[in-house]
Amino acid sequence: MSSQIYRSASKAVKALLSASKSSPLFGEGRAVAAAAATSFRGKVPAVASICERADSRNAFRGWVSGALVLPAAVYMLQDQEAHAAEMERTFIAIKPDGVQRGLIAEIISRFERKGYKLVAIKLVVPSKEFAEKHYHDLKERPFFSGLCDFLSSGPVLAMVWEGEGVIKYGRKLIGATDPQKSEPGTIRGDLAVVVGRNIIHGSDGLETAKDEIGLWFEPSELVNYTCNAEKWVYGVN
Ligand code: DAT
Ligand code: MG
Repeated sequence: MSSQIYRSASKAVKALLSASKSSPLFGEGRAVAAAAATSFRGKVPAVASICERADSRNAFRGWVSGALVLPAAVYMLQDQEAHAAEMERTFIAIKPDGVQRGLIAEIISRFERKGYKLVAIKLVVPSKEFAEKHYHDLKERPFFSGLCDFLSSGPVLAMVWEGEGVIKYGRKLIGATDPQKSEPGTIRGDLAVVVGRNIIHGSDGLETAKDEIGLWFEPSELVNYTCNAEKWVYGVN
């Protein structure tokens, strides 16, 4: 789980800080790197290896490992730790019309470019029974059977995206249910025309997101990892 990585990161931050305090010039990269490496125990090797690499280049030793790399690494790790608790996940699916129209890359890129993190993805053809489970809250609606026929008519790209506010903002990226009412700039506004072929599904709340992720994915299919870009996507000044 990512919290474990953040705990490791936190330990390393503390090790880095104490190593840097005991080092008068804050420039002895080797001691600091050793402290960090011990604390990470191989789980998050990036900072330790950066320090070691910097240390091996004598010309840059004082500058790169001490003055530049270390404070930046400490700063970023602290940011990540502070942020870990605020992450949420949502279920996003590209329906058979979006897949058949070749819109997978276009849609994924909008979530990616925003700064959200993909943590699960698979292409499946759901059965009608499965589609009925997914849309169970709409079973009284006149279009329910047709909707479930449609969802089970071909491949669906099922995904889980993670990020701060991703449930609500994911719905903003998607746009209104009826593409005639979706704003330009949204996925449905730009890429769809009618409500029956609105190309994408997104969870509409915290509970729904939890239920839908549980319906479409096994826990083992959700990948916990730290994305390098996160330290640039998140931060408080
Ligand atoms: P959303 O997909 O924006 O969450 P929803 O949950 O109300 O919207 O409905 C699920 C899907 O059902 C929607 O994406 C398209 C279809 N649908 C909704 N309203 C419809 C209608 N009036 N006629 C036909 N299909 C409809
Ligand atoms: Mg809905």
